[in-house]
Amino acid sequence: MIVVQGVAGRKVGVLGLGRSGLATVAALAAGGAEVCAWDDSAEARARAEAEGLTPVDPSRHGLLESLAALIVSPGIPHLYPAPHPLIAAACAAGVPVDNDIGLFFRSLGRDDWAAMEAPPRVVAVTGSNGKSTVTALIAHALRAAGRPVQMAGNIGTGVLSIEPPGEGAVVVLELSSYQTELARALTPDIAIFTNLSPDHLDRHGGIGGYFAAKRRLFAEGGPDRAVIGVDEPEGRYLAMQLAEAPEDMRVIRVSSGQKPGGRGWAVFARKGFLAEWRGGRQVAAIDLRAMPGLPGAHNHQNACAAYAALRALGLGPRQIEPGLASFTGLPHRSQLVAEIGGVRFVNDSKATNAESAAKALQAFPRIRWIAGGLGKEGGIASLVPYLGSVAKAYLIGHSARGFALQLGATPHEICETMDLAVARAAQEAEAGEVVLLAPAAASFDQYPDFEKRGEDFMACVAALQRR
Ligand code: UMA
Repeated sequence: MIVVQGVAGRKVGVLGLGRSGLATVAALAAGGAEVCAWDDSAEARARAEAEGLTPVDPSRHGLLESLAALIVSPGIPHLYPAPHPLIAAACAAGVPVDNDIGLFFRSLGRDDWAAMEAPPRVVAVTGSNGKSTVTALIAHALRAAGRPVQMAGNIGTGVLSIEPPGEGAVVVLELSSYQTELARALTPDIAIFTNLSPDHLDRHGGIGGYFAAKRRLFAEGGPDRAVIGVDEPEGRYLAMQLAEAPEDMRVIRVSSGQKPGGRGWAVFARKGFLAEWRGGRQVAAIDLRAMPGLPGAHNHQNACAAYAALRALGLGPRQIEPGLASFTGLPHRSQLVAEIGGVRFVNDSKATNAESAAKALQAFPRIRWIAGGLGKEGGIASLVPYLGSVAKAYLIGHSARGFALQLGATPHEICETMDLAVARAAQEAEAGEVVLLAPAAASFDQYPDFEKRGEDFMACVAALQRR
């Protein structure tokens, strides 16, 4: 655990007792704080009580005014669409509001780091798509190269629950826009911006607020090295703003499909090859085409971002390559589940919006596409240019009929449920084709989350294998 510094003897409120909240309470208590922890859900409070906590509502008995700070969980709105009443009251009372990420960056460094030859370093990854894969890939490649590494943040582990890192260790954090928008300290050594596409717009008052939330990771602390995906205007703008000159090596530009312009440091993927350029000449290349955990152009972009961060950490190209090659991917993200009679079954349940589904549709030449769920604004209209690879779509969930109307001449069938969709796709698929779950929709109409939806897909495929 990272013990929170500077809170001994002070009263600190914690709102939200999920994964990040519970880790925060423990780390604050270890730092000597008097913690007032609360959750609006009775179920969550009961879980906290089972762990020995006594929830106290900071909005009662005039407690709020006595707080040194209020620490809130990322899932709780702090500004848009409307601030949680307790956060609004804290703002009105002048009580600083922070989150576990802010506490982490303020508490990580220790006196003994000064005596270390290689003090710990923090890599923070943000962006709309690919950040979990980039985070996991960096951690995997470091482990493969024999470096001590821990991974935390949006990827699933509260940042304050990691062990204090030692000599030569690297901490890789996945940070969401919810987390970067609120954190009062953001000082990674290396920061990565993967890409930008609209998401969580209600929480940020639109795309400008969403980009601004992510931009804080680069603007607040000023990382030593910034790895920036420049395939969208926002990335190009951010890279331009951070670099002092065209040859400023503190910025590494990453692209998929083309070589970024300029004389700086660039890593890009083209036709399945990763290339690194510095000062106008190529310094390394890696063949990504046969790497099983990194199929498709979007994963090649992820590989470039991870490679750039690993280079910034001092690893050589030949040290990085085996780590990329042995990466098996993350569950529910381009996950190869099985191959039955020459048909591959791929679980990309994490493709909860049209942008990420577009990337999955471009990763394979001939697809039996399982899609649908709780559709997002615009449905799958933006996917029309990518339907050439789709032999047939098998539609499930709430959006099935709406998606069918947007598919035009692409063959499709309304299946409603996952088991039927998998059975029909498997029945009709020919050797060499891929049965791909890439829903382009949220899961909440039929499942508690995208993980459960992916698990259901895998269970249906496993049932086919048993036949
Ligand atoms: N709560 C309230 N009042 C409210 C709303 C929520 O009390 O008005 C309580 C809930 O009852 C619940 C707690 O807050 O007990 C939940 O907090 P949370 O939603 O922030 O969830 P955590 O379990 O703390 O998980 C968070 C991240 N969740 C979100 O950002 C929504 C996890 O990211 C992260 O892995 C975890 O911290 C550890 O760092 C998940 C996520 O969905 C994967 N992220 C979003 C995404 O990837 O799109 C951003």
